[in-house]
Amino acid sequence: MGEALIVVDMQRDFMPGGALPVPEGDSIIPIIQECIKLFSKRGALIVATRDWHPPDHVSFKENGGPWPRHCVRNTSGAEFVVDLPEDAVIISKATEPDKEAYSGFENTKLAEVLRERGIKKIYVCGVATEYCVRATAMDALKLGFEVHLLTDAVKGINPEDEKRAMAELKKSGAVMEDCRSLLGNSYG
Ligand code: VGL
Ligand code: ZN
Repeated sequence: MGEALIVVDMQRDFMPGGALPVPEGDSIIPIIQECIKLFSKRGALIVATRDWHPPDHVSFKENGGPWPRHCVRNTSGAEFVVDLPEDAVIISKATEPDKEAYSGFENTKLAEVLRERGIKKIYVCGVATEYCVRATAMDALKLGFEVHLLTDAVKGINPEDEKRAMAELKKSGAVMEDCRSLLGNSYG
């Protein structure tokens, strides 16, 4: 039925103990795992984006950027912390040394992949709400996709910024939805 679940940047470095931790980022792992199961069963495409930086990336402090070094490609910090089905599509972003990319659509094949499969409706979850989740969902809206934000399966770095990002997304046309309702009584 033309839908996709987009799991944004659920990687070790964004979890507590990682290089750029999202506070309590790990608390959404179980619900995302359940969502992956549910959407797979529904025949949805599962997409996982990942921050996949070269070691000399411009977003790192040592190169003048705002962030500590994180999610360097092929390192343990860049590994996924959720289990993905074999047929999941993995989208690597911010792979060029001199370009930041918060959105999963920026310089990737994501829009093409979704269009090829006739997908019109996407559900977004993951981290961080006010950075990569926000940018990915905003781009999806601009590209004409129907966007649902899974509000209980995202986590932000800063609560105020997260709130603002969610309000902006809602105003821009995203549907606010919680996984718990989608999952029904089977999930506590
Ligand atoms: C992200 C900061 C730097 C994110 C990525 O995934 O939200 N945030 N790189
Ligand atoms: Zn990054």
